[in-house]
Amino acid sequence: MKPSPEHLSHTGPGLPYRDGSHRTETHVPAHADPEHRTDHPDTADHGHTNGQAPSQQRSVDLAHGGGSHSGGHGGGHSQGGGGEVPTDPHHGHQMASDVTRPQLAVVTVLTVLALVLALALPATKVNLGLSAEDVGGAIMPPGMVMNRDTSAEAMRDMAAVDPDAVSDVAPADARGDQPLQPRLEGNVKTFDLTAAVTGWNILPGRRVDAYTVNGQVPGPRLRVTQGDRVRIRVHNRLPEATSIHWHGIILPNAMDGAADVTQAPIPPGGSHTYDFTATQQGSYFYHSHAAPDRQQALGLYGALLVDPKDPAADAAYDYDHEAVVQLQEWLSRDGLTYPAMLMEGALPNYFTINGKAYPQTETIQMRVGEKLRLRFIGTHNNFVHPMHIHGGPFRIVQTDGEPIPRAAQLLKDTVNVGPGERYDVIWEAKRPGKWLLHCHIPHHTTNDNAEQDGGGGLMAVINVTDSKRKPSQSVAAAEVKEGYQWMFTANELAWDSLRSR
Ligand SMILES: [Cu+2]
Repeated sequence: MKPSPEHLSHTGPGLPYRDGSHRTETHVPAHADPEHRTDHPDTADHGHTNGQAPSQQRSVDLAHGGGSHSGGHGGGHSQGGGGEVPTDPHHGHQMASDVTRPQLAVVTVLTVLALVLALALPATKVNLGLSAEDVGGAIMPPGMVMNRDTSAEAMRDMAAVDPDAVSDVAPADARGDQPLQPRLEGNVKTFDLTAAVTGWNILPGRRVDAYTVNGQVPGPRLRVTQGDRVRIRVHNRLPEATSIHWHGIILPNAMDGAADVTQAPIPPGGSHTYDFTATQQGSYFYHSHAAPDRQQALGLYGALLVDPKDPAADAAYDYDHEAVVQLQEWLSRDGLTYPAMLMEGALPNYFTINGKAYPQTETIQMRVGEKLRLRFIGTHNNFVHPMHIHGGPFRIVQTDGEPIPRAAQLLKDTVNVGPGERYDVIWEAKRPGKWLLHCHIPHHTTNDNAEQDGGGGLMAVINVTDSKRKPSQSVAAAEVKEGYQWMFTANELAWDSLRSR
């Protein structure tokens, strides 16, 4: 038998009865414990004959808090003592008389105070106005600062991608930035883009839950020619509304893709068509403009390249190879992917060029004497990445899609690529070997702070072999050309220093 509530509520430890005596009797009203009903034929000896006397004894001790009285624990409390158990619950000891009014007042005040504090103290640290419906299922970045000002919208914005939202998993060796061929609708170059959540490997052992366009990070490379009419149908298979902005492009305002400003966001399952004429030439890109701090940071972007109407314009740069470099920062922990942000707890721990971290970045193959046009695109969200190339300087020929007059082109070996910026540079392979292209913030060339094969993250190899450019060209001619170039540079520098006086 277990103690009935009445056993435990009898009196506080050591508290005497009002008449000053300590009593060992445990009063059990007849209706409270069926085992002690007086009409039960075994009542008289029940507690002592069924072998449960010790537990009964404990319950009495509890009730009296090991009371200061001695003796009397024997047969005195045998509530089974036949006729001692009253049938009238009010017979014998009066419960109401056990506690004094001051005691009751103190307990009441303390209880109310504890309840008030239990509500008030958490309210100073967290937002008690949030319901599970507001933030249901959201998993926040470890270390993110959250206080009573943190809104449900902020939490949804920064929460991990729900792994259940992943609709497809790309092969581990899949590459992003794949050229997408347009189809012609009349004379309009038409592309179909679908945004969805895709499992994407930035390294063989590191898969992120990415917001992809056509299953890739970066999204497919769109390439048109200056003067083309372009139509892009965007289909939203994300768990949230989205929109696509055409970064740097001159177009009708309604086509600009700024969610809640120039258009209603595309709801999940919805589609939207963008239509414009590409009047400029150069390196541009597209990216989400609905919660871009979340969606672009999770991979929703891609290159938009516009070739000049006059092919001679690009040919003047005299390059043999072309590579697009799209940067991104990631936060991946414990198998969950969070949108990396430049704030507490959300800082990135992985970095990618074209959706892959070194050593999975693509190696650029060149020969001595060849020239490479690199299009740096600031598709990332947070840092200014000082992109550096080993083995000699490069010439900056375009910024943000705008050609730079020859006399104004800078020779540099490091260029700061900020979010949104583009730099087109020409780099010449002067010596054979493995020349690194990398960010010069060393943390950005690690993978979760670890280095592998000499680096990580924002790093790629330009592998230059010894054979000379264009078989018809003699070694001497190449050397002369190189010498001429350096003379030209020296002239420019001298001119610059004259002008700055
Ligand atoms: Cu960097």
